[in-house]
Amino acid sequence: NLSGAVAAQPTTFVHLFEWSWPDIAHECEAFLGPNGYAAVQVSPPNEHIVGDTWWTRYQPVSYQLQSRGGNEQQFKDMVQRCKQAGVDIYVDAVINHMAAGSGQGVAGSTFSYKHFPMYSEQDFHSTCAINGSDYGNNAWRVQHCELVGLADLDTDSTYVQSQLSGYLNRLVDTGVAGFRLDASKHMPASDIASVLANVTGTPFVFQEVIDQGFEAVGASEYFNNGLVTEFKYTTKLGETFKSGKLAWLSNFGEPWGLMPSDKAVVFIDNHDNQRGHGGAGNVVTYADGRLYDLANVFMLAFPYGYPKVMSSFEFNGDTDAGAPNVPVHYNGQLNCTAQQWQCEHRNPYIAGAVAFRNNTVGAWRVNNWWDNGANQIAFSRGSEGFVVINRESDTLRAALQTGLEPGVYCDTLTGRVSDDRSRCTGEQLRVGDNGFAEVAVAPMSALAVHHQTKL
Ligand code: LM2
Ligand code: CA
Repeated sequence: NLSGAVAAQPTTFVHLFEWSWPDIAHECEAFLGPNGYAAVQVSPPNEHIVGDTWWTRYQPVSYQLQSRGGNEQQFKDMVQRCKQAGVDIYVDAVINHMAAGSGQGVAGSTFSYKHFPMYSEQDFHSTCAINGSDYGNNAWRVQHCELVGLADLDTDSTYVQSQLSGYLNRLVDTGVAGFRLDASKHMPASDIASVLANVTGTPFVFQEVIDQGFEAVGASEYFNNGLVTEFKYTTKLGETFKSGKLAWLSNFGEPWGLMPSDKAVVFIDNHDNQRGHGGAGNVVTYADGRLYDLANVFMLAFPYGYPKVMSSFEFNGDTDAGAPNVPVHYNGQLNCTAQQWQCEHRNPYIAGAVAFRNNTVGAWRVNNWWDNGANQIAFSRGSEGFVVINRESDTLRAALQTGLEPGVYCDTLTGRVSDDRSRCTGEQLRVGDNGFAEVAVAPMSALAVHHQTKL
């Protein structure tokens, strides 16, 4: 019976993009809970337009809990079963706009432009389109005009605000623990504050604001409402891993112009930028193979922000393509394969690094930074953990200070410790009396040990 991955304290969440509610419930029990994931970001649960592309989910038709993810009963069952497994649910709340054009929703509601079951013309801003140049110089238009033709709600109106807080409250009542507020940059921060003021309890909130700098609407405007997505993290880390030097990363975070760590939701890629949507940059994705695992190991080992692990599906270059038709869990089978669900969150390096983060929260600092001036790095987290990343084609061999107590440790990226702590299923690291270890890490590989993996 091998364990060792269970969280001491949760620190990481995962976006199970386009997973159904039954699949998510199953995954909470089978993998996320036991492996210390704190929460799941789920795709929008409300009624959306009919269609096969993934992005139909971002065109709301009503706030009924009926969507491609499943029905209301399945949604509630998922929330309860995940909670039982120690995993929170964060709902992706699409509240800036309603669907474009006219048509039908997946629960049978019909709509026409600015006419929905609970809204009519007066509940929307007067029609104008956001132009590319508005992002740099016209905050008013970014927030009051239409994003890609989506009918823009008058989020300043008390009626609209009551509909939105009513929707969020119904979700809180089912046990939902938090929200991703979609397209937050397109709503004044004060409108979001008014909506949240009428939401019961204190749900976790993070706002999607794409701010790479030089924006008319800045990420910091939203700090009073909760956390904010830090897209500069994604871009800068992606560039560094793809074409820079990992040696640069010793002071990654605020010194690089990033927002305060306690405000930042960070990620290597997201559902938009991995497929060139949402003003994508040069990001690292599952398609980059081992490089992606190494970037995630860095994100999870480094003390900055609240990390989100992306869990994707293969889209074969079709950036509109919907998810595989097959469930993730089917007939006792797990459909995580190259052509289907990617299940990045199950990669041993990524899941192992979640365990590392969970077990090093007590030492929220970087010590003993070492690099070779290029793409081999190592650092410790106080005396709680030590990580080595080798993004080069040569084996990394060095005697490095680990900051750890002497002993033999089990690498959490490749192995697990047996309950009696006598055995390790993966690589081992021997730390000597002076805290130094002779490290040997293969090309495009990493190693991470923490105090709970001491044999
Ligand atoms: C988001 N965050 O602020 C989401 O992360 C992003 O995925 C959403 O866009 C966007 N905001 C709106 O919620 C996606 C997708 C778009 C898609 C929209 C609406 O990236 O391509 O737009 O959802 O479904 C699609 C078409 C677009 C069309 C629009 C309206 O791609 O060409 O515009 O629908 O019919 C005329
Ligand atoms: Ca708006």
